[in-house]
Amino acid sequence: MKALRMTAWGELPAPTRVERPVPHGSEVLVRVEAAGLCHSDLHVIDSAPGTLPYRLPFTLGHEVAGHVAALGPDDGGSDDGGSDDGGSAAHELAIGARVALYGPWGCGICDRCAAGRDNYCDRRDTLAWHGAGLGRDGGLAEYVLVPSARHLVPIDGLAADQAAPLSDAGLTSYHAVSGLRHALGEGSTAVVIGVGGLGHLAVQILRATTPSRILAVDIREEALALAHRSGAHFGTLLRADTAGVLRAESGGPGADAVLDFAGTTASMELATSTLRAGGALAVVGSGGGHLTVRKPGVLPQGCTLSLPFWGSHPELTEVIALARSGAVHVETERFPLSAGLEAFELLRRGRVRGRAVLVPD
Ligand code: FEH
Ligand code: ZN
Ligand code: ZN
Repeated sequence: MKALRMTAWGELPAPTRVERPVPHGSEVLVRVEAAGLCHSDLHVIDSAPGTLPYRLPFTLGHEVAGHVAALGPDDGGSDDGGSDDGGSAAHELAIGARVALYGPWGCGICDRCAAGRDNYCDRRDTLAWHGAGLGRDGGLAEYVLVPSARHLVPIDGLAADQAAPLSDAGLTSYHAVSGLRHALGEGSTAVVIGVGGLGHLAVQILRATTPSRILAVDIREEALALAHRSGAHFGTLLRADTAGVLRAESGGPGADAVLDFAGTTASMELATSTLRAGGALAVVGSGGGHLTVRKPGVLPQGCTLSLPFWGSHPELTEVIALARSGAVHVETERFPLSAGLEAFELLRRGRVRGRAVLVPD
């Protein structure tokens, strides 16, 4: 089968032919219908030897949807990290069932993994992988082998090029909003900094699940148009006085919640200048910026700061349900798997509208 594989650190992934995997034990073989590209893939590709615990070679792709092609013979048994009830979950899966992969694969043993919160696995630092396409073979291929049915979420009739981005971009945005829900009641204001592959989904999730007034900020006019299409009440290009503009739009006190999908020093400075006293800031983007937390300091009194990462299995089920209800729609740009390297180059240059999705050809 065709696969886009990491074969050497610091080099582009190589289009490769490998054997189609055969599921053993409680493993499940999924026929890939769509797989999204993520900036974290670029981070993996650009990583110097030894910075990630992953063993080469492996196939990229941690944002995957498709259908069950084969099931391993075992009704129980352990998956990649230890005992779990993959068997009962496997019973519920039939050949042909359409699924999204829950991308963070933890140890399978700790309390967090047992609760479907592999994104915060207690043993993450002991693992040589973080999930499909993250040290284990992923979905930039025709098939992907999943260690256990516990990593799969049914998508029923949802289109694969919608479901795949929901498993990472959608889930990450949904988890970030969930962590701020306490600040997003009636009369609240939410600011979204960065309206790209994740930010446009956060706007839709905020619109669908909170009463807050949504203010969007970006550096590109087309991103503000996407924010408007996604349901933002107000949008502004980033300028020197943007904090004042946002505070005015909030009615004066500032934003009750800010979601920073850039994560740069400049975006975090804008966030702290916009946040209301007692407000909540979630830094989602991995822009490598820094924020000094000091008291007294730049952060408003009583504010809370979170650094959310990906999301939980139950939350993936919830965001899939939102999409199936029509409340969330992913803007995607489709490419054939054979054009994967070109798609990565467009992603690197910031020239992808919404989320790039590869479809096996
Ligand atoms: C995955 C693995 C490591 C870092 C960041 C990520 C994100 O893309 C998950 O949403
Ligand atoms: Zn990702
Ligand atoms: Zn764990």
